[in-house]
Amino acid sequence: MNFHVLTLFPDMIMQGLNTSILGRSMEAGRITLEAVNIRDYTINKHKKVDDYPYGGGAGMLMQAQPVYDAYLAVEDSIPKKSSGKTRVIYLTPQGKTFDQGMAKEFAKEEDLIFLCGHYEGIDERVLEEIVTDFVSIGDYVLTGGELPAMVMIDAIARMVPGVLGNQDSGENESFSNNLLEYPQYSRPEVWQGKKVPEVLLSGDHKKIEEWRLEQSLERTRQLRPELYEKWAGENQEYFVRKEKREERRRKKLLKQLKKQTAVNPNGGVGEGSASEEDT
Ligand code: 4GO
Repeated sequence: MNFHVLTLFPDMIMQGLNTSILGRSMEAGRITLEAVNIRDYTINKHKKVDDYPYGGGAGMLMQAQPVYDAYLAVEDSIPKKSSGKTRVIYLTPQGKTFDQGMAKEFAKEEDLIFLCGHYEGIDERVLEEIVTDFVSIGDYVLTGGELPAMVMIDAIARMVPGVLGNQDSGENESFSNNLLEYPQYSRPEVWQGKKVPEVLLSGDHKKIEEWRLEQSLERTRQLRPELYEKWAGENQEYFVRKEKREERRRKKLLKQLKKQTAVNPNGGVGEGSASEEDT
C-alpha cells in the first residue's frame, strides 16, 4: 500500500513514521511513504503558499494553487486503476471521526493521498475539487494536519497484511471485535508480590480463550458500556453457549459430589479434621 502526504512539513512525516514496525514494513516494500512538499509547487516567486482570508479574520489561509498542483503531480504519478480516482483524505476537526472500522476500510486501497492543512486551513475551492474524505481524529484543534495524518497512517498500515509479523494480532486487539483488550502478562511470574492469573499458566488453551473473552467483556462493560451493548446485541449466541457451559459444569460438579457422598457418607471429611471439630 502506498501513502502519499501533501504537506508543508515533509520531514515531520518522514521522520515520524520511519521507526519500528512501519520502518521495517517500508524497508520490506509492503508499504511506501512519500511526503510531497506543497511549497515546491507554488508559482509565487517568493515561494509563498498562504494569503489573507477574504472578508477578514485572524490568520492566514493556504492558497488553492500550490495545493492543487501538488495534488495533480501525485495523482499523475499513481498508475491508473480501473475503480477511478484515488481517495484524498483531508484532516480537519470538521471531518467524520476516525475509528478502527475506517482504518480497515482505508487499508483495502492501493494508494491513499493525505492533505495536511496549516495556519487557519485551506481555500475551500480546492478542497471541493479534490477531497473525497473529510476525517478528524477527535474533537480538538491542532496546528496542522500532519499529526492526524500520521495517526491514520499508523492505524491503517498495521491492517495491511504482512505489516504485523503475527498474522492475527491486527485482528485480535481492542476494537477489532468492538471489545477492549484483555489484560496481558509477561515474565516474571510474580512481580511486586502480584501473581500472573493462574489460568494463563495452565496450558489449557480453551480455558485461556474463555478467560480472555470474559475479561474483555467485563472491561468493556465497565469502561465502555455502549460498546458492550453493541457486542451483546450482535453476539446473543455467546450468552446462550455460556449458560449451557455453566449448566454442564454445575451438573458435572453435582455428579462428582453425589459419587463422593455414596463412597464416603461423611462427605470426605476425615477424622480429626478442622471441619469435624468445628461441628
Ligand atoms: C485535524 C486538523 C485537528 C484535526 C487540525 C483533527 N486540527 N482533530 N488542524 O483531526 C487545518 C489547519 C486543520 C490546521 C488543521
